[in-house]
Amino acid sequence: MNAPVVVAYVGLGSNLGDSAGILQAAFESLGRTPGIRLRRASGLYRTPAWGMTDQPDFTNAVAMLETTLAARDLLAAMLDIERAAGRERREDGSDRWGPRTLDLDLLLYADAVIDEPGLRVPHPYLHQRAFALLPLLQIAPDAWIPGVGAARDALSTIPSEDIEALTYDAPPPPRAAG
Ligand code: PH2
Ligand code: MG
Ligand code: MG
Repeated sequence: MNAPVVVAYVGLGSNLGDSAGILQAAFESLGRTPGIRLRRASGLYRTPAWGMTDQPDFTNAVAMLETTLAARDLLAAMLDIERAAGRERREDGSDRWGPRTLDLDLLLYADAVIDEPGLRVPHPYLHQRAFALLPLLQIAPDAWIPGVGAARDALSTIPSEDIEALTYDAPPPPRAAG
């Protein structure tokens, strides 16, 4: 029997190294993972550090996935991608809030509510974090956070003016023939 296809949302963040390039590569890695299809990628956003604020700005984005992986297996695939991008974690967890090359967080897994060691869905801080809600709403304006409500209502209660959508220089126009 085929595993059911689930829509899941993953938050991407980086504030060490070439963060924009690292996030682009992470979108590609997610899409190449067996059992995952990348359905939509948000734009990239420059965001001030939230929580432990004394660190460089982050680049953040959100991916909409279709997956046949169970939440636990999706999380394991995400951790593999973090490690391949050079993410290091201290054994005592003391760098949990510090700078990182790549952080992938499972934000939503269909309408599932999961509270297990190492796996909490919806992400426990999603509704408080404009750096995750803004890119989420860009690709899923009607996103619903189980136990909280509409993502757009959550965003309306917190400041988000300090978040900047990153734009890219358009490639040069093709030269006229002749
Ligand atoms: N991630 C954190 C802590 N603070 N702040 C921003 N702006 N973006 C993040 O991705 C982020 C953060 C812990 O994972
Ligand atoms: Mg995180
Ligand atoms: Mg994380």
